[in-house]
Amino acid sequence: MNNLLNFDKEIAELIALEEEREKYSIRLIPSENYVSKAVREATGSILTNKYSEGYPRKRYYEGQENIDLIEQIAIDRAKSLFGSYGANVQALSGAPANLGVMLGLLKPNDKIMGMALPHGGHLTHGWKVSASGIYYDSVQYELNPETSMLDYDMIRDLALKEKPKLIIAGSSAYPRFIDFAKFREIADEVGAYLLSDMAHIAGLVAGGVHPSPVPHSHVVTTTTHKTLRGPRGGMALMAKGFVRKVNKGIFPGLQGGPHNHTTAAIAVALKEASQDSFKLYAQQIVKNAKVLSEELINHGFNLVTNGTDNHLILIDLTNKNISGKELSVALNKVHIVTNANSVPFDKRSPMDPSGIRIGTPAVTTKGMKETEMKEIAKWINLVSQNINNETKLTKIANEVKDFSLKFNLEN
Ligand code: DSN
Repeated sequence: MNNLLNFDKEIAELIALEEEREKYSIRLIPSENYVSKAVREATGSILTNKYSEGYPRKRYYEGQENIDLIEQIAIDRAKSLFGSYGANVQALSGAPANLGVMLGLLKPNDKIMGMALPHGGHLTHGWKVSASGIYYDSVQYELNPETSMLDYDMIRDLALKEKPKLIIAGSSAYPRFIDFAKFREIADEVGAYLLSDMAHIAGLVAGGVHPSPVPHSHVVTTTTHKTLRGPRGGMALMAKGFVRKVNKGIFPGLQGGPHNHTTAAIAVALKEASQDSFKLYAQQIVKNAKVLSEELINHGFNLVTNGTDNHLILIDLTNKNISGKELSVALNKVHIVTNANSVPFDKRSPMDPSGIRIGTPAVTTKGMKETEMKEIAKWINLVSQNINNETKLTKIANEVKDFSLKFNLEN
């Protein structure tokens, strides 16, 4: 980045420092990853120079001969990878994708029903402080208090009582499979649309290790940068009869011109995700998560639902007498990067909750396997036992740095 270094040393140096941090850290935030150099090249390309309001072959500005082809390739690859009837690759991220779909399918104040944020749902699934909870009449389903699992009878009862126009399946902190077919049955029974948000699991769905929401949903949304390992962006996949409505919701309903450099990078990421090597990657994410959760249980940690089916683990620290914030801050000091997270039915505040959320997409991209998961569990345990022991934390930090730097990203 010589041009940047020459013109703006301050920013160039901070980017270099972040690159170093990402190299020597063990990055366990389950929504983060490392993209390939090919994805980065497309993201950093001159496509950022072009405005393209509209959709391929129906634009408001001229000069779209290359952009139309790029966007159409991204659309076709999304449809082919996930088996959907239609695809929109313009949503700027997951939150705009969800809001764009709502704008396309609903009227203001229509009733929507999604999973409560403290139970693992997402802000944009109707939580009151987000546009989805402000402009729509939102009711929220919760997890079963005994099992902390989705309880389809409870969800059905709430749907029958509330009669929402839209039901949202999907979460950002749920470690188990989601039964999208069951959600569709419930949606059909009450005459609701089913929107499945697969942001966290899109890469697992592409890799065939999580059941796909696509055959069961009217619309599926996703970000493109989590397990799918693309640039920061969003997509919507539509069933027959929903393409025009959703396209209209995203543009002109919510957004202006798409980010063409991101669209190109999404196309590249979708090509990567259709390779056999990506299937192995998705399988290894889940294998790693399962070993990491078993090891944590062996170290005396309580996991929400006692394990995982996917890439994500939610640790309930109540029995350890430390808070999620305390542990995540201490782990960051040793370069193990996680996030504090509420656990279902949490009695603590969201700013200092009872849990931490971890996941294996990024470490798996780095090439770490089952053996490394055992080391990571050991360090998480050691840090939890030495939370105020700066000497011990410094020693662990050095070990983590050396360990992580041994795993070089291939591309
Ligand atoms: N911020 C994302 C996550 O970490 O899960 C959700 O949008």
